[in-house]
Amino acid sequence: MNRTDHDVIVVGAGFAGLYQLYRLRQQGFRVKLYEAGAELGGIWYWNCYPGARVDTHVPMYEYGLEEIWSEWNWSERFPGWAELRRYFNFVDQKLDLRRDVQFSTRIAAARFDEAQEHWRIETDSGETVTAKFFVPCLGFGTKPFIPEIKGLGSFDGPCHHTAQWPQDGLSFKDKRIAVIGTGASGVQIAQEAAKEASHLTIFQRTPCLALPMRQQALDPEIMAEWRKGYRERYAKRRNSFGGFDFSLLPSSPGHPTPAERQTKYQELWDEGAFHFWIGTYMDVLTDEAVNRTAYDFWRARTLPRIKDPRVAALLAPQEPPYPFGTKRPSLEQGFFEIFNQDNVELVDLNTDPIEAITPRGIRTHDGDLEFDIIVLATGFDAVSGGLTSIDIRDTAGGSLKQRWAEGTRTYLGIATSGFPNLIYVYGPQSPSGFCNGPTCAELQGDWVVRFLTDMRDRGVTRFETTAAAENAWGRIMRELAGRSLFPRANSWYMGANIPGKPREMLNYPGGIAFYLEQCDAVRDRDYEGFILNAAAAASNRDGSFVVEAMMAAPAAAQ
Ligand code: NA7
Repeated sequence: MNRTDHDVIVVGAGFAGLYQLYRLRQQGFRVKLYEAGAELGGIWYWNCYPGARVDTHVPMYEYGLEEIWSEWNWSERFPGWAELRRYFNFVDQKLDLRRDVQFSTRIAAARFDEAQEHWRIETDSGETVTAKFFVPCLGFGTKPFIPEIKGLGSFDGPCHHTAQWPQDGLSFKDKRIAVIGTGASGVQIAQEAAKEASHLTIFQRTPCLALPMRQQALDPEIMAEWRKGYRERYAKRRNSFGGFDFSLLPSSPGHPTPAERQTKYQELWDEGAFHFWIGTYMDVLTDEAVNRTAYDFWRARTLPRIKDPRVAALLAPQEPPYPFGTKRPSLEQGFFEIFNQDNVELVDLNTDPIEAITPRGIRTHDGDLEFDIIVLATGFDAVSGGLTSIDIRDTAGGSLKQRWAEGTRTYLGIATSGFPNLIYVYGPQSPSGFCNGPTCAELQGDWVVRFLTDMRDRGVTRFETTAAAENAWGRIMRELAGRSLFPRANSWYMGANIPGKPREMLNYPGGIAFYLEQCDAVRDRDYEGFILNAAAAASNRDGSFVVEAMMAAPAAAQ
């Protein structure tokens, strides 16, 4: 007898997981969602450090569900973590989500039971549950990365990773603060610490080519006006590169002219948000000489904001530290000006590396520095780290972590061979880090919901992708990445921020629009690349057509 507790187990109560819960339930599935945090919100539960805020503008950073957006008012164009949590509670009130969520429960292991054709899933408290389909929705920043630094545990004061910040907060007032790392989290927390700390020391290894956020206060009147255009703005996401209401602009030899380019750069700069990054001409991200014009534009506007020439040369060096935009350029609000304050200092880790953490602070090559609080803004084992930290076993007993030890293998960025009935959302080799979370949660999420519904309605009790389909998808990833400058940076996009992690493009770099075309083509061809009920011959279902389709549309894929 086939006894299964749930139709679907979803993991993660962020945008993607909650969307799955809502939509799968609508389709009549019995769904249970497990969440490691004590509340809704995904990364907004964990990332509650001072200054934590989203750097995707609303209304792109929210659900495009009319029953939600028609009644919700934001107070800022880029909301902070506390408001985002309130938003999740509002979503819960409207969609009645919580009743199927089990909080404070981490999924530890999962194994497919061949005889029962279901997943047997273990929680960290020893509970075992079963489900037909297993749908982890872990986001790209689930597994914090803490570098191995000598003496790390020996510090006498509070020392926290930004994504493991105390839920009841930690005051910086009149404290000596160290911030290690200058990605999005480092920039945001440094901006806040600079306001209150008696002294703030920022340890930089690579400069962050941050862009002006251009925050805007919102009120119900502005929101009412904005809402008139929401449907149109949401519709644009589907045809964009990054899931926004704007997209990369076409470019071709001789177009735009240098003068047109400068005019456009200025417009994009003035818009704020990510316009200057993924609303720019396509060739900025594919042609090194062109890229340099964007870097020089950025530098020309950044340098005058920093008074000390030594600091300016470190934050905005003459030669780009990497092609502009190939590491995520976080949005800032006065970040460069904090270095003009007497209480803020920049340490260049390239010339003055950290040697150890000591009970009283940090020892660098140049000497001992004392601190009250150490902040590790050192990022994540991004995109794939969440999945590989669960002990998910394939049908032969091998773990997903082992399978991906030499490189990630997926089909469409949602499935892996040997792991039947497992679909992950916002995972590696999907648009993930190149697409904003709520957009991906809905657009990729809708595809997944339709897929699972089709499987159920057709009586498919076991689906699995093939090694050939993974190979085809891997070729697409390499082909697309090779056309861009992204592989040139040591970024988390490339897995290059984690020692020992294979260097590979982890995020589908063709844009969400093109990605969805690929996924829809797979569906139109009766889910080619998936073996359904182990009945179809693998030979004609290997998914290689998607490669041909990709080669036929190089312009769109650039
Ligand atoms: P990021 O963007 O990965 O930034 C991590 C930062 O930490 C970055 O500046 C790193 O320098 C630095 N880092 C990492 N390891 C070390 C060591 N060992 N020593 C010194 N400095 C180190 O993570 P964030 O949390 O800021 O942002 C992640 C994403 O979340 C972000 O893109 C948004 O999408 C939200 P590096 O550049 O590697 O030299």
